[in-house]
Amino acid sequence: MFSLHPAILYGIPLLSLFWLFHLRSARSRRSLDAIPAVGSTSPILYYIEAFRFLTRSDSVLQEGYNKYKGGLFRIPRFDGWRVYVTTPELVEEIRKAPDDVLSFAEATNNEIQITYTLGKNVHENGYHVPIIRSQLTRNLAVLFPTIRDEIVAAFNDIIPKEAEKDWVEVSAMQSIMQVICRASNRVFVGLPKCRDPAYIKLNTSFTLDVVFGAVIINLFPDFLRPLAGRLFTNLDKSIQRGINHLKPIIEERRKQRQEYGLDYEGKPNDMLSWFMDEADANESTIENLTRRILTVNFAAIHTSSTSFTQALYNLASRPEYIAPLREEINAVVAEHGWTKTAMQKMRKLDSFMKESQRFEGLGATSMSRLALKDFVFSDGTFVPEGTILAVASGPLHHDGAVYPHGSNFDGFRFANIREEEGEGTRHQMVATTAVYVSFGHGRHACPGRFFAANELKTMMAHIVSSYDVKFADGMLPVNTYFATACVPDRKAKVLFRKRQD
Ligand code: HEM
Ligand SMILES: *[C@@H]1O[C@H](CO)[C@@H](O)[C@H](O)[C@H]1NC(C)=O
Ligand SMILES: *[C@@H]1O[C@H](CO)[C@@H](O)[C@H](O)[C@H]1NC(C)=O
Ligand SMILES: CC(=O)N[C@H]1CO[C@H](CO)[C@@H](O)[C@@H]1O
Repeated sequence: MFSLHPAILYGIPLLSLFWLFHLRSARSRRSLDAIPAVGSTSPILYYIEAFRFLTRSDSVLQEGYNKYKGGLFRIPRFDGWRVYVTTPELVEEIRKAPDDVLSFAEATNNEIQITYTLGKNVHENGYHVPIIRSQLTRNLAVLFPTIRDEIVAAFNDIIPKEAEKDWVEVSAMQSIMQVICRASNRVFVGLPKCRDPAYIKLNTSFTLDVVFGAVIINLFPDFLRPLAGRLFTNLDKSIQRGINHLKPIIEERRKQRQEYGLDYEGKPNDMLSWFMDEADANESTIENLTRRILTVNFAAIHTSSTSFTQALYNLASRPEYIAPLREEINAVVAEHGWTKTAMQKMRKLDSFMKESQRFEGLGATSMSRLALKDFVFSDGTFVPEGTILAVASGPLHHDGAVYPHGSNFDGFRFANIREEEGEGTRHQMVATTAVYVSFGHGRHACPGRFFAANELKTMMAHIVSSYDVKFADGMLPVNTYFATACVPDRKAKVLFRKRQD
């Protein structure tokens, strides 16, 4: 190890920030003239506004939405103007644009610097996406008992035994991340690795390494980024730790394949096996398989944990939902047992989870796309090549014209619609639309959402059928925003007690 003089440590990123900002914004400022800006377009105020967005993205977006509803608006970000759309029609136009015009992959790469964080191979080859979308989803019924087993075991380990008799405090966010990491990795890499505390720690911290690493790498001009990635982030170390965990497992499975053939008896039915089945020669190396497993964890753990924490906070601060949910869960389980089918029949539960995502969700925006070519919306709005566009999903999801009383939490909103309209699937949690973009919409809509919805509903059904939950003061904890990411209160404690009736 060596240490850098602080002047260099902070000086280089600051200088490059300045450099980057001037080039990028000078390039894009001219041609975005037709799109109205939130805040001032003068250079100094630009910075102030960009700073404000770091912690107040929800209100800045709401301000833009209120003023320019029906069209588009732009907001200063440190790396240039960002353009946001406000209507379902414009969302549809983003959805329909081909990948070589509005690119999901390049927007993501810009945001999290995939090449230097998750790995070059992950950016260039997305073979995990169809495996998640089809293989994982197809196997949900078969894997259901396994997933539920891990969920029940994890909650039993985390919620203290005293909860049998009395209310006990549980640190919600940390505990939930633990449960989700175990349940997801039961399906990604199997037992016993999914319960290894060091592996769990790696998976929960890896996401932060990527996110903070990307913020730092983003401060540098392109040619310094590989160096910045190595000097200023933990990523190399994290990948190496991942390799140490997975190498023996991969080697053992390779041996079985060589001796007994590709479909050897006892072959685990999990993500790692599917990856090993589908990977080409480059992707079959231990390092690249490890990067792929870490990538799936990156996509799955914090997203699901955020969503579930919000739902749990909503439940604990609104205890009137517990009885009707419990009634539905008991009735459905009595008929279908603990199965994937049962999870699909729990409409009130599905609605509650979906409403939580509508109301809060991962962030204030969704569906980021980088324009690889100039793009013209049907209303004539011109967006030049190089611009990043997104949906102002926070304000859209709260718009009273789209969702009646949109600023109120109504846990059974979607169940009631399904009851009235008498139709099955259009309003369920996993169904994306132009006004429900928590999982995105269209070609790149989250391929893991069927898995996620099943896992989160199974967790919530387990809690509701086994415990009473509440907050000591009855108050709903407050979300904070870091840029567009919505972060639930990480310190809030939920009280749990085994059901007494
Ligand atoms: C509640 C939990 C989750 C939420 C809210 C969520 C949300 C999202 C969103 C908003 C996108 C981008 C869609 C777009 O821009 O159009 C996305 C993409 C993605 N998600 Fe999820 N996600 C969740 C869980 C998961 C899980 C559990 C997995 C894996 C098992 C996963 C894997 C992915 C992948 C691989 C992509 C990229 C798709 C592509 O490259 O086309 N997600 N997710
Ligand atoms: C990983 O994959 C990339 C491209 O898919 C390949 O160039 C590289 O050699 C592989 N890396 C390792 C360490 O196996
Ligand atoms: C493996 O990676 C190398 C270097 O990145 C690339 O040239 C080659 O086409 C890749 N092979 C396959 C089968 O994708
Ligand atoms: C569940 C778990 O082990 N969480 C850990 C994940 O990693 C972060 C950061 O390293 C730790 O603070 C958590 O305790």
